[in-house]
Amino acid sequence: MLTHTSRIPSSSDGVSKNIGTEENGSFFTDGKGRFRKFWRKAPRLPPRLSPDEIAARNASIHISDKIDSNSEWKARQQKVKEAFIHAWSGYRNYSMGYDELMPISRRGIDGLGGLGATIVDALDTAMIMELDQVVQEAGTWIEKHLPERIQEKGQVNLFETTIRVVGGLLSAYHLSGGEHGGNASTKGPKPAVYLDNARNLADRLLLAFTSSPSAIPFSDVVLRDPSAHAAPNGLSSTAEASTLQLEFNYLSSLVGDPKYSLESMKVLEHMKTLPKVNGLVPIYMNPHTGDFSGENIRLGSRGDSYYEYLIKVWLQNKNLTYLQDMYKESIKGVKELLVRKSVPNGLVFVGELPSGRHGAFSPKMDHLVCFLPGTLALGATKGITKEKAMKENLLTFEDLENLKLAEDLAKTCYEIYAVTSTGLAPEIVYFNEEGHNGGSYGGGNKKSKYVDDILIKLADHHNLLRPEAVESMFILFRITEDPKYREWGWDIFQAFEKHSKVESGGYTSLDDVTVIPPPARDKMETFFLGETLKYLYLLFGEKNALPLDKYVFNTEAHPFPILR
Ligand code: DMJ
Repeated sequence: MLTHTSRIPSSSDGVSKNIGTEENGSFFTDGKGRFRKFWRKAPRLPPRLSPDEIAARNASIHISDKIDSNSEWKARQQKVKEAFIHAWSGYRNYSMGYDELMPISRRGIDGLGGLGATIVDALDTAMIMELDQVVQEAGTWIEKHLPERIQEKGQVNLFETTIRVVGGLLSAYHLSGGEHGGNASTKGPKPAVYLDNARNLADRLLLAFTSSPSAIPFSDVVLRDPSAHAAPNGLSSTAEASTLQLEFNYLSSLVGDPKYSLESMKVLEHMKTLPKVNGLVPIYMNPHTGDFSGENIRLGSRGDSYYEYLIKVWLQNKNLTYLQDMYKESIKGVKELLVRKSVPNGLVFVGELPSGRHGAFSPKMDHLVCFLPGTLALGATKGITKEKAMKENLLTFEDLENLKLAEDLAKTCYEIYAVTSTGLAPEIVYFNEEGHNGGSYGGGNKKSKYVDDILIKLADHHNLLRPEAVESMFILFRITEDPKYREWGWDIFQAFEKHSKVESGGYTSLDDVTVIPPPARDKMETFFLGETLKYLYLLFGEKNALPLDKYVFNTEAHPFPILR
């Protein structure tokens, strides 16, 4: 039976503030490459209350509409928890120890190098959902098998392994009370097991930085050698090289060794010095020279989380002001060069410049770009509600403009789901800039107002259970408190339930979201448990759980406390 006794940090319980002791100061470099150290004091913890106790305290004598609607969202949150249990059961029954589940053929596959990626990616979601049995199963596997896997496995991708495995281990360490020196609130092994594995793995991953002749790390590491090398085309993705710093900074602060932070921050310090196009960057880098390679500019694959980490690494350490400057400049560039409106109905979208600033504009938008509404909202209010930020006069004109863009783009991200027969988004859409859709590129939902605005090419009809749209809905709900984001998230969740759920366990990627029934692709990506279901659960839950001004979520949805 799945039980739940633990709880997640909220803005009122002090856990989020207890982010370190004098033994584990945090380490960063500033923009000039200087090494800085921030000692943190262990604060006193207020008494802990269970969610039920808090609810009882706040309960009024009269049952209001608000309580009714809260209980409705609680029920929906419970549905997400059940979906997670279903996903985990499929994985555990048919593929325990493999990276991913193939839910139709009921077996496992090692698509990420064989470190049991689903287990580690899913673990903190199970902690947040208070699913002790899953925590126990995942934690026990990590304790028994991960050390050997780290020592013996072959090639892994630096970025994927950092965001999913190192990131998952670090947030599990935090959520299981590691910084308080004990197993405070969850089942499973001692928190130190998670930190030791993260460190052991990061020691090998560090070779990607140290063996590269430039500040840009190689993309691949061979764990058992250990050694590192460039990808077959000799290049590193810009997003991959610049999406490692939250994890390595947090690890350095936890273990009291600056080397992880120092190596990873060299990347951003170097990127600061490179020429850009209105703050925008090409999607490839050459680790041999440290320069950008080619001119292709986009916020979709290989470009996306560069922009996300500029602001998130600054939120993690506000002394790094050069990152906020780079972020602001890049968003200005997005608005000047990439944002347009579709015809006939004016959906705001972010396109691409495949041949650089002087080449043609492409109205193509990957689903991956749907991270941007959330990032823009976070960058505008720094995680507090819009109402509070307005009251305290904290928002500049630029912040308000970015928040408006975030809301417009979140609507577009919702409509690319609603335009299909299944209610699930395709991997890539194009926006109509000229007039008629031409019929053959429709998503299949004739009721959608946007059938002519959104074009879907045959090669892009698939859905990989990706999180970006619901991630932005979660962040925008927290910041604007507008209930429409919950409703949109609920629509998307129901579509996953209807079309992606596999009876025998797990959820599957789909080959074509425009037809019913949609053909299955037979793969459950780790981020469905690590991100998609976590963001939906948080979207429907208590507004003060893992508050966005006290936690920064890495690009794989693993929450790290913000260091002060
Ligand atoms: C995840 O691994 C991360 O969110 C990454 O930044 C982008 N791709 C997937 C999810 O779509």
